[in-house]
Amino acid sequence: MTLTLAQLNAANPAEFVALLDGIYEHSPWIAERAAAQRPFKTLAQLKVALAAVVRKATRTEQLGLMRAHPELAGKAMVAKTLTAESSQEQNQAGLTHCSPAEFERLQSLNATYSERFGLPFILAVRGPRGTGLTRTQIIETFARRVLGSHEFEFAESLHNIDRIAEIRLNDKFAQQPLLGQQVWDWAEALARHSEESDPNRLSVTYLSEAHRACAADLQGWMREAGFDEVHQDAVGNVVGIYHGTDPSARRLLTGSHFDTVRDGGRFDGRLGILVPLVAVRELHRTGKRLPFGIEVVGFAEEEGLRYPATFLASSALVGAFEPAWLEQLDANGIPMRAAMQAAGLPGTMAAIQALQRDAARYLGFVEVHIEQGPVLAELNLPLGVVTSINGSVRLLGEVLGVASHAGTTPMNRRHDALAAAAELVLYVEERASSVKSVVGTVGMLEVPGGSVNVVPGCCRFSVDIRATTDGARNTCLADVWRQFDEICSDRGLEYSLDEVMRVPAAPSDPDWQHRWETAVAALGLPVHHLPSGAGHDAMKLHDLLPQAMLFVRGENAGISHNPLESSTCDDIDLAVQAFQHLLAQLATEKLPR
Ligand code: HGY
Ligand code: MN
Ligand code: MN
Repeated sequence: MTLTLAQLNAANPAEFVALLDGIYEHSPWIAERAAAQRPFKTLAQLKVALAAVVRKATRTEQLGLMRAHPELAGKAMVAKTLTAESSQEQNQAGLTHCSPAEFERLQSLNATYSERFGLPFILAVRGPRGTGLTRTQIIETFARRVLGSHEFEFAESLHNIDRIAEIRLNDKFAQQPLLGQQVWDWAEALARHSEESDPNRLSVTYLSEAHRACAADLQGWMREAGFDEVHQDAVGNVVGIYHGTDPSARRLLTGSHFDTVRDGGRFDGRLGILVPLVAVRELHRTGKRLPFGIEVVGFAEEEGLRYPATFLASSALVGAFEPAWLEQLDANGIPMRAAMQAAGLPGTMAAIQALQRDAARYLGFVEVHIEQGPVLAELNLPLGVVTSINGSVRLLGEVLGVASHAGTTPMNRRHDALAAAAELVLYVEERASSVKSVVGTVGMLEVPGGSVNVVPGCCRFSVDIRATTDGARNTCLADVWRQFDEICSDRGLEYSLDEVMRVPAAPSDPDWQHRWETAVAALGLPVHHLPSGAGHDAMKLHDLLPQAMLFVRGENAGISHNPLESSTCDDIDLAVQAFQHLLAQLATEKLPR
């Protein structure tokens, strides 16, 4: 019998608890405490309320909840004393059909985990897609998490308990996050294209073969979804246009990037293309046209991996593409112009300048993204509304010392380029840590042609400084410059430090931020506001159009720029629903012609 919110809201407290029996293992107290928060207007609201009860519980209650969970392929499974739900889940995950080696591995992991944490290892074996992890994925996750910190494991166990409850609730309500699963499957398909030989590593840099394959996939899916116009533009952006009732009506601009960092995640950027894509598909499938057009852009380059110029793709749309960028060389000495022409793009400023958008043709720019770190995971919230995107500045530096024999050069006679850079690395960390709203990173550090037995004569590095305000960013930058000058003069070393990118902080447009707030609230979710520590194409579009962003919770404590980056189909589905709500709400407004 399919459960409904009406039933839950109308039930008396005892019936309410009974209707939710089995959602949490042997722990009716959670439903008992959530009952008082009725009525629930959405399933998402009920899930968040139940998770909040768990977080507000005492540590003893939380530990009791964890201990109520069975081990994976453990004694309870062997003795067939699992709850019906756990038995079905472990069965579906194939844990009842382990090979002897797998079974052995799981017993040893269970023993190690129990010894380290005094708890059973808890994992939602139905996984982020909701349809089941493989035994290999389960064992890999187990082997990774058994090494984690106690603090991380405590939070991760509670998060997995929430996820198990979420999936069980979906089953009771016969509700599956189908649009979220479609986005998930598209992201999986895109992740097949990578420049790495290892199939588990995802690297897609500007105009590489993998990049071009992604562009082809995105164009194909846009055509299948019913976009009226689909093309790739002169910098490689994939552009899909779904007209409004009047094709000349202004458009909502949206999208994000499909290039990645090296060994990156499969949702960074891509989520912001695929969420609007599936929303347009739903409009087309139901034969709906809105009083405005929707233009979805897959930006071809945002991370700045192959060439120093970052945001080059969204820069083209706002008329900020710099001619000098065409001469930039990649690590193989290939100029950007040549890379463009090899990919069949014109590689001319005339063609690129023609991409500049006319603000009068658009209503604004919105972007959905996953890169928000651990905030939403810690708050147990699926979505967050962005208030501002941090401003950032990037530098590439080089220290020149004297390469000399590691054995014969006395310590007080060295000109060690790497030691100087190392001092700077620690200074950047210390200075950025001293101001809450500032972050500083040296992400690249290399001794070109270095050897074990040679004092480094040259060291190259990068510096990335960000802050919620340009003022805080600039004072940190000035301090880093000053300190670096002091380090190098004390050591008698030459240096160069070139700024390669500077993007101002981009506060969200109040009206568009409010549209996201209204959309999130309509889903029955608390509206949490947060700044973006990561940079996004929205900060370039900010120069042309009013913009605001929506963040989606990430799995694995919200990690990004890492293959562990992930999200659940339920959270992605909520992002699609929020986007659809924003469209529907915009359609009711009196829009400029
Ligand atoms: O670095 C950033 O913030 C983004 O991922 N490009
Ligand atoms: Mn990124
Ligand atoms: Mn990104």
